[in-house]
Amino acid sequence: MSTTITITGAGGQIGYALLFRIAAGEMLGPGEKIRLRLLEIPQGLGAAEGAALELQDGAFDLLEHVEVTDDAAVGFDGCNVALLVGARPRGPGMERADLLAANAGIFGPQGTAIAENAAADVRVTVVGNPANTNALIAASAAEGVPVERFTALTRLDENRARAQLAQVLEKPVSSIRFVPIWGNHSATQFPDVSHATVDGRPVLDALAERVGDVRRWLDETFIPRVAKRGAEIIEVRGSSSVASAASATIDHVRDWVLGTKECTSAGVVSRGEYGVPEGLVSSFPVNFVDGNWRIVEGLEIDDWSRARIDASVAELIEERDAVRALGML
Ligand code: NAX
Repeated sequence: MSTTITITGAGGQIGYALLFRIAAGEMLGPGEKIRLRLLEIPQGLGAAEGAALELQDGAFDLLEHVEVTDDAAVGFDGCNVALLVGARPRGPGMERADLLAANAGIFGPQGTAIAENAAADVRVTVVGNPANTNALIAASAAEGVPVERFTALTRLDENRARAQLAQVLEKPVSSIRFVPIWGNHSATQFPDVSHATVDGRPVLDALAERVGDVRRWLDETFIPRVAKRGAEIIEVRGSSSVASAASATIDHVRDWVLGTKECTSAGVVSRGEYGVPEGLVSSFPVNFVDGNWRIVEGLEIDDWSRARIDASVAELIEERDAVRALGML
């Protein structure tokens, strides 16, 4: 048996950073054979075909087959794991409604193609932005596929948050636990340290010794740093986050398929948990168990955190309503 993995936008930057790690077994483990389907638009086919040649040259033991296509029916045929990376970027002068419409025109048909062609156990991770709303659009168009099979990537934000805490506390990142992201994968996201621990001790206590006024540090330094890290990478590197985004995608899928006892973050459909309106794809603290995600329930949310979650959820509602107004949801 092998797992068929479809990567859209496979000719792009994140695609290139993903393919070789997946082929090396870093996503599904060293025992799982892999079949790759690289789905591109015609302009991206050359880059994807070039990557396929390099995959061949990698002589990966686990890699059984690579197919490059611009036909979604072929791309999602028999797919068990779909990574929806290709998206329409915001062009100069493009309004938000135009961006949402352009992406709805991509993710709606891809959702339909997944429903019609993918394997019964398909699991979909949306990376392409606006990731949460794109996941909502794809899930809505995928008739017959349980909505729980669609997730949006917010693991990169969580990884960034844990790394920032590790740095300020001068501890290894592995010692930092339970730092969920709430809401949208955007500048309104809320990286939540209220239940976080460092070596089993509350992060809030450890921070108080380092930064003094913790609330102020969270408001003025930590939250903006995490939420705007993508912009910082662009400024310093001259191009957007690629390897870290690919790495987070691998973390997300590995945990989803193989399970984790740790609380992590994912954009998943709300059933009204924590007051997030039903049907929105919002980031929550989740556990992955037996191939399914479960929202971690019962966490105490103080007023300060509530306001931040509500602000990000309000943005998700606006995005959903804008797509609905266009008749695309
Ligand atoms: P690139 O522009 O390098 O690659 C995108 C690729 O997608 C291109 O090869 C393009 O031809 C292809 N594509 C476009 N429309 C397609 C379609 N309909 N079907 C198949 N392929 C299609 O972008 P890259 O740096 O790889 O980023 C990809 C997406 O990830 C962007 O939307 C980006 O904003 C998003 N990101 C999401 C992150 C997250 O944490 N959720 C973080 C990183 C990144 O910003």
